[in-house]
Amino acid sequence: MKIVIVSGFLGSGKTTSVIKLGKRLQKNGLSVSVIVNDIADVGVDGQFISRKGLESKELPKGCICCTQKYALTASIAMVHVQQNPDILLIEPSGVAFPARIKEQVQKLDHVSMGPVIGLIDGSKFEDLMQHSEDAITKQIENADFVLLNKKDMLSTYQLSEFETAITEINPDATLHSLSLKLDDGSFTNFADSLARNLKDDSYISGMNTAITNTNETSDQDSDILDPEFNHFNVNSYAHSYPINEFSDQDQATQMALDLIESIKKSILELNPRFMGHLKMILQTDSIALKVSVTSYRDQPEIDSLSIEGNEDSKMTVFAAVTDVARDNLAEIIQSAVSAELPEWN
Ligand SMILES: Nc1nc2c(ncn2[C@@H]2O[C@H](COP(=O)(O)OP(=O)(O)OP(=O)(O)O)[C@@H](O)[C@H]2O)c(=O)[nH]1
Ligand SMILES: [Mg+2]
Repeated sequence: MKIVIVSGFLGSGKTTSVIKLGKRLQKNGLSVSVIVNDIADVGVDGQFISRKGLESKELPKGCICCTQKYALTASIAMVHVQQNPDILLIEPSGVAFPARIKEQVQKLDHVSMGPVIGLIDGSKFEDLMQHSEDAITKQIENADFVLLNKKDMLSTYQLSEFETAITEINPDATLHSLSLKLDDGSFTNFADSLARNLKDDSYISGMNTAITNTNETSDQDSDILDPEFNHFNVNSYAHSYPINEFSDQDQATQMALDLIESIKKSILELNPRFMGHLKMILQTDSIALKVSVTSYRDQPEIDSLSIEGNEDSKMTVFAAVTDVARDNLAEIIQSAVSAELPEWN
């Protein structure tokens, strides 16, 4: 079983990549499982990935590079015993440093380490460098492949400026600029070439020294073992709510959009330049959808999901953003839900 880490700041496109990459690896004859980590108490992405047809295990309640590192090793061992896929894709939380995860993986038997893929959200690159330069730099340094994503939101000038900055930070990584949304074939080509490399182990020689030198990373990164330490100053809150059936898809979609807009508006009042991820997944017997906002600039994105039937009707609302206290996030989400869904008053 070989492990591929798909990392990157909140909302950069990790889950979108994991789904596309997982399916592409399967097309190339590799069996795939997924472990997905969220810092809040309840996860969203595990449900989403499973609904998109990949075997997935969710690890919420903290970051797998520090507070949840033992839960990670236990989960990897369980996937190995129960499924033993060719490839295990790991999506860490958006605040994780992949070098720490790689260190844990290297202590395990029967598991080998594949490449680290680091997503950078081009639409937030400047804001993030201003806000958390050290942490973003470390995420880039920790990657073997950097995917500069959301190219559809960038001018040609910005694209070339960001490519230069990323290459300066990590000249050893292979950089691909692409848009997971436009799907122009760049990601498929990347995934197919990765599948070939994973089959013949050729990526190993290209592994980045910032990752392979574990002693160096231990010394440099020992601070992030402290659960209170938070390089991006991100706090999070998530909660699941049982819900009643909606009259139709339009009514559910409108409610979900209104809810996310209302949460976004309240967060903007506390931090007009917030970055992170507000997301919700809503599922009933006849409706399933996900809504997402990743920064103060974003309009909500809606994704319809396959309906599986016989589901508990529920909605999970998740917020992880910069520079807003957890209590504020909890209050904002609870009052927005009460306003949109009167049964929660
Ligand atoms: N415009 C645009 N949006 C994108 C692109 N790729 C992903 N997105 C959107 O960005 C949002 C976040 O994507 P996710 O894949 O959920 O990001 P993530 O990194 O898994 O987020 P967290 O797990 O919460 O940290 C979703 O609404 C995606 O549809 C892209 O290339 N362009
Ligand atoms: Mg995700």
